[in-house]
Amino acid sequence: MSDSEEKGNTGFWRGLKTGLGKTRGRLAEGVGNLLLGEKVVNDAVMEDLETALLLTDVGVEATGVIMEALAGRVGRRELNNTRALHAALKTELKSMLAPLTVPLEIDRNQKPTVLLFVGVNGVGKTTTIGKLAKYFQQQGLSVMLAAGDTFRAAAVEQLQSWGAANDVPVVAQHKGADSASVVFDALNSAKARNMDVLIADTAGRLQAKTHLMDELVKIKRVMSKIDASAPHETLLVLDAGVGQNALSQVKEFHDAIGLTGLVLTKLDGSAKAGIIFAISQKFDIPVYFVGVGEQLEDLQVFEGEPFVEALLAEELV
Ligand SMILES: Nc1nc2c(ncn2[C@@H]2O[C@H](COP(=O)(O)OP(=O)(O)OP(=O)(O)O)[C@@H](O)[C@H]2O)c(=O)[nH]1
Ligand SMILES: [Mg+2]
Repeated sequence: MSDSEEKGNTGFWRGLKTGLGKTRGRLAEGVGNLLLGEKVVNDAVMEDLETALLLTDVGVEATGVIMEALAGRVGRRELNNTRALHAALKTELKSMLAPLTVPLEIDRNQKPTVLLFVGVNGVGKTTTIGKLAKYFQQQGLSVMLAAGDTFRAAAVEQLQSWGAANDVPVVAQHKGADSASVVFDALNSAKARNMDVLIADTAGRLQAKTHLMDELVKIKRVMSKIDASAPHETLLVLDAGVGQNALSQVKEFHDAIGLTGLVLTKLDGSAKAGIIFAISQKFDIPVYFVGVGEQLEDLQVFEGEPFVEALLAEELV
C-alpha cells in the first residue's frame, strides 16, 4: 500500500487503474465519446454522459448535481467542445471527492488508538483489518487485534492464525462469547502493553434474535469505561459491489453508532464504483481506504484526485 500521489508506473497507480477497470469500462461508452475528437456538445452527448453516470451507480442525486453544473457551463459557452467537457467533468468529480479525502491520523501519544470496524457480513472487515495491521506495523506502530466477531468459530481462528503469522497479538475468546467482553479485555491488555493501535473486528451477522446495532452500541459503551475517548475511529466497511444499497448501510450504522470513516472494498470486482459520488453527496464522512483487490498492497489510502484520474483514464488498462 502506498499513499503516493505519483502516477507514472507506480504500483499504487497501476493498482488503482486496474482496480477501477470495470467501472471505467462501463463509463467508457458515455465518457469515451467525449475524447473522440473535438466535437460539438449537443443534447445527445449530454444524455450519453448522464446515462453512463447512472449506470455506474453515481445515483440520481449526484448525477443531477454533476449534469447541472456541466449544463450550466455549456449554456454559458464556457465549454466549446467534447474535450473541454471531459476536462470539466474531471474537475467536477474531483471537487465532489475532495471533502472525503482526509488522512487517517494515528496519534502516537494516544496509547492505544482504538479503531472499531463494523459492517454487514462479507464486506471485507477482517481482510481489511489484516492489511491495515501490516500497514501500521510498517510505520513502526505496535498493533493488537481484538476478535470481536464471536459469531463463528472460524472468524476467531481466521484472526488468530493471521495474527500468529504476522507477529500481531490477538485477544480472543471462544465462539459465542460476549463480544463486548472480548473488546473490553483487549483494550485493557493493549493499555497494559502500551500498544499504539488496537483494531477491533466485529460480526457482520448475528443469531436472528440479537440485534447487531445493540451489540455495537454495547461494545462502544464498554470501551468508553476504560477510555472515555475510545473508540477513536468507528469505521464502516462497504462492498462497492452492492451499489445504491451502500447508502442505506451508511445511514443505518451512522444513526446507530456514529461513524467517523468509511472503507470501500472490492472496487476491482464492481462496475459500480460511482457509488462513492453518491456517498459524497449524502454524507460528510471521510473515505480512508479503498480496496482494489485481495493482496496486501491492494488496500490503498483513498485520495479523490488519483481516484478520478484512474476512473477517467483515457487508455482502458
Ligand atoms: N476482490 C476483492 N476481494 C476482497 C476485497 N476485500 C475483501 N475481499 C474478499 O472478500 C471476502 C470476505 O472478506 P472478509 O474480510 O472475510 O469479510 P468480513 O466483513 O470480515 O465478513 P464477516 O466476518 O462474515 O462479517 C474474502 O474472500 C476477501 O478476500 C477487495 O478489495 N477486493
Ligand atoms: Mg470477518
